[in-house]
Amino acid sequence: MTLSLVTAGESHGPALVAIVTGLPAGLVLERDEIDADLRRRQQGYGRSPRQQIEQDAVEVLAGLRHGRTLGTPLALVVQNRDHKNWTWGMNPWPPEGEPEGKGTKPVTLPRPGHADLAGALKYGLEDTRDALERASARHTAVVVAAGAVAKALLAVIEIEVAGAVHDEAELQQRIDEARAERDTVGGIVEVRARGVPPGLGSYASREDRLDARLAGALTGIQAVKGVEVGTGFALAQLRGSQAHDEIVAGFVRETNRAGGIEAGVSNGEEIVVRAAMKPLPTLMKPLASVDLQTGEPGEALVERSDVAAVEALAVVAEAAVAFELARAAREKFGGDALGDFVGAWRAYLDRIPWQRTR
Ligand code: EPS
Repeated sequence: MTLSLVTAGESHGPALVAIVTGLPAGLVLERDEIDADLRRRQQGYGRSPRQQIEQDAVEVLAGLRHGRTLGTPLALVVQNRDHKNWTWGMNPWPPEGEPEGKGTKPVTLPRPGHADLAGALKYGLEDTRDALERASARHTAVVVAAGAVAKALLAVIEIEVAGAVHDEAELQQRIDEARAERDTVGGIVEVRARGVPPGLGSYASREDRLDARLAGALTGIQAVKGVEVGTGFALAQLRGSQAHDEIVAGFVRETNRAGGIEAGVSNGEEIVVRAAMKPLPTLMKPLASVDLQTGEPGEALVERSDVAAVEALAVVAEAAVAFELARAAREKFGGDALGDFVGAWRAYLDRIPWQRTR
């Protein structure tokens, strides 16, 4: 038994879609909790005026009845309110009538750092909008909706996941300065998961390793270029005697440099992971580029965009980590009905001599 997530949707297309499979039947979902996470994602400082157009709210098309999961695929939708300004430019079908609204002219000057050039070359595109619309971080709205569902499942087995901006003193000032200079900034976020029992993930194969899976989940988010588990890169400078977390009575640790994962398996301590986000690639003061049509040098595409999205990343990273932990928990505890899943978790905790401390 495992969880899976498939998403679809372009930034200015009609809507974003997520399908989650592998949920047990009987899980209670609260619409307000999902919508609260969608709002949190939209609230960060430094976003584009797009966030005033969107008022993200989840719609459920399948897999839920009277607020309880059916154990069948759960289909979630978040509408793009901005689509009304792109009905010609982003029409799924050949549009009728004269071009009007946004997205009517082909984009041929790829932005360094965005998907434009790689997408155009890979898929043979003449208009890089065909790439950038899907590569847009708008897509993270449905990742957050799916993450809220995963958090509801984890809450049943007493696991809590929380993301926050990591040590970004004067973030607003950095953003204001960058905006004034028509530039962008990135940042670092941290996600912590409390209550994760030992034994999620496995050292058996690369695909099973929880650290590899969390790193994949985080680098799967737009603009993430680095991931650290626990003390991460700094561990490389320490001696073994300083680096490892000694085991004390109750099979717990007084330090947590490993970030709650050893050999690809959760060890019962808090899981701590960080993700580094590059500065966003749409610059109001554009970088050099080359026109895909003419081969002539030019300046990269300039269009409405964010100065920073690091606060949004904290919410998206929380969702991505929650989903991956929920997937690992489904693999470990299984069950078609929620009670089976919870029963297997309880039986496992009864078997192992681990004292939850955090
Ligand atoms: C994005 C560009 C901006 C962001 C968008 C991601 O969109 P627009 O071009 O419509 O202003 O606001 O993120 C969202 C819309 C969102 O909801 O997070 C990009 O190029 O990746």
